[in-house]
Amino acid sequence: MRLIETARAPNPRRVRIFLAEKGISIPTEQIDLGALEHKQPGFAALNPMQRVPVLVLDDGTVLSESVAICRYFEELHPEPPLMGRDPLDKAMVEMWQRRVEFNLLHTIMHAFRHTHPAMAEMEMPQVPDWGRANRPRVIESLKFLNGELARRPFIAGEHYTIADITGLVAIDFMKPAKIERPEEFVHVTRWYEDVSARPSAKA
Ligand SMILES: N[C@@H](CCC(=O)N[C@@H](CS)C(=O)NCC(=O)O)C(=O)O
Repeated sequence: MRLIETARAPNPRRVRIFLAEKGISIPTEQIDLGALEHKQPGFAALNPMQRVPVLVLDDGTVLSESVAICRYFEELHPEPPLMGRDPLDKAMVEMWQRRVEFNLLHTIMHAFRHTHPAMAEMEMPQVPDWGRANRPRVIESLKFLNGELARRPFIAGEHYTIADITGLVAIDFMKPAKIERPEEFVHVTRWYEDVSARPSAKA
């Protein structure tokens, strides 16, 4: 098995943190998105979506989409559970993971991808107005999250889960996207400091 990824890209980092939390180590292979290696025929044949991360199993099966890769490892290595502990908790984790992915990570990514000159070849058409339109949406998402985190330690409840991983990766990606995290969101700050202090955050 091998994980094809890119060290500085946010989605592969979600998988790396997930694996670190599980204590799983697998061989990795880097590809250079800046050099558009993911558009080359060899990689595009592996993943027609032309995105990282990609997990290649020993029998040649290819799995992409960060959450699907995490799901595979969750089923193989259930401890510690990162995608819920019982039917309701699993649904809660999925709800929060999707909310954080769509409303926070994606808005930050749109802000970055549609304005940064280095993304012009990857994000076609690049629409700077759409990038700028997403900046206030990021702040709205953080405001919402702040209200939720006032009531519980982690995004989906009492335990650290994949929703926290997506949230952490999203907030760290605000730096390259050049979006300031407002200081008034004290519950987000408390949670962010907690999840950033976990050894897995270095992954
Ligand atoms: N939905 C995919 C998104 C993967 C994705 O967008 N990966 C980025 C790196 S973070 C990528 O490969 N970008 C290349 C491109 O946009 O051409 C997932 O969750 O894995």
